Amino acid sequence: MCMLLRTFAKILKRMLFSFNPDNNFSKKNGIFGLPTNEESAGIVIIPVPWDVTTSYREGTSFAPDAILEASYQIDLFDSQLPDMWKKGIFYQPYDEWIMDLNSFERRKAKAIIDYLENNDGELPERLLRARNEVNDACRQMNKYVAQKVDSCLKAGKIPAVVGGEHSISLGSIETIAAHFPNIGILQFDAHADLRNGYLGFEFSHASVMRNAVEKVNGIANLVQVGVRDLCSDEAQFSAQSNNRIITYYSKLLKQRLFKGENWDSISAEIVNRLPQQVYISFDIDALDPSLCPHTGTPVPDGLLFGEAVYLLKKIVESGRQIVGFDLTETGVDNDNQWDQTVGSRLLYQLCIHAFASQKS
Ligand SMILES: [Mn+2]
Repeated sequence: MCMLLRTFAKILKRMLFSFNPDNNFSKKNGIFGLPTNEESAGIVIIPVPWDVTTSYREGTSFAPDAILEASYQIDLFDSQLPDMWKKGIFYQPYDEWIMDLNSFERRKAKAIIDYLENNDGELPERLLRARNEVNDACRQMNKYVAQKVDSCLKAGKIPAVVGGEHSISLGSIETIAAHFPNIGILQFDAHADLRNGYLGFEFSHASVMRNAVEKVNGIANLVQVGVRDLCSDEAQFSAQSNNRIITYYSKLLKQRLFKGENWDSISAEIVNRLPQQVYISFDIDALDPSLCPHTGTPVPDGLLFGEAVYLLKKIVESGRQIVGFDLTETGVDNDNQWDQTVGSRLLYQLCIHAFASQKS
């Protein structure tokens, strides 16, 4: 049986090398048109269709499917990293129950959010019960992500978790930190996500990094880039962290650029704050909303696509290693497929830079 599997993997690997990257539009192949199977892939994409705690606009649970669909439009050739796709990228299908659990719990969470937005005071008994159930479901989702990331790491592959809302990163970060103690997290985000619980949801998208730095062992530091929408408690939490959290506010980054500094030196400074091994948590709303108009909570004035990719390049140039990453909060544009187009291209850039950062 084992030998059969190995032969099968070899055939697929041969297919990958005989495959023409300039002619990769076939949807019979996997993500980005690559004919990769899980065994021969260097990166495994773990989709998590989850938007239970979304506080503004829902729909990011449909992003993994939309990103996959849009990914076939990508040309694999990259002028700076032309061959990295050869290391193989595999999109692992998600378990159906996680999508079902999401729709079921989303309805409850929505009722809670609607109540809190329109009433003063505590939740009625029925919604308090629902909130406990939502928190339990989020724990289940964290476990689901953690298990998927764990088996990916044990197989010697790089995990790439694709959301869904930003809360899906916690299970991934937990597992990464267990495998790579002293990990640094580079968070691209318009929001700090450092809230101490949000609307009573323990595992809210708005608390994901607070949960990570407070509850997960093995995190050396958290470096945030592009933050421009946060509450005073979050700003204080970051400021009083003894530099364990370093927040690069969007406004200050822009001011430095306006005053004549360049993105090359600023991104080198950001990268220098990170330890040797890096996990990237990319909330797409870090980008300018013209690049992600349907994301859950868009905020004007974000990073340009090229600025974000340049920062990835600086990580690779510094000799640091990207050991895993996630991409969250991509919205779905049903008319022009724009959000998922940008999302899939960003995912591709994350993949090839992660490959380029590996020592072997
Ligand atoms: Mn976020």
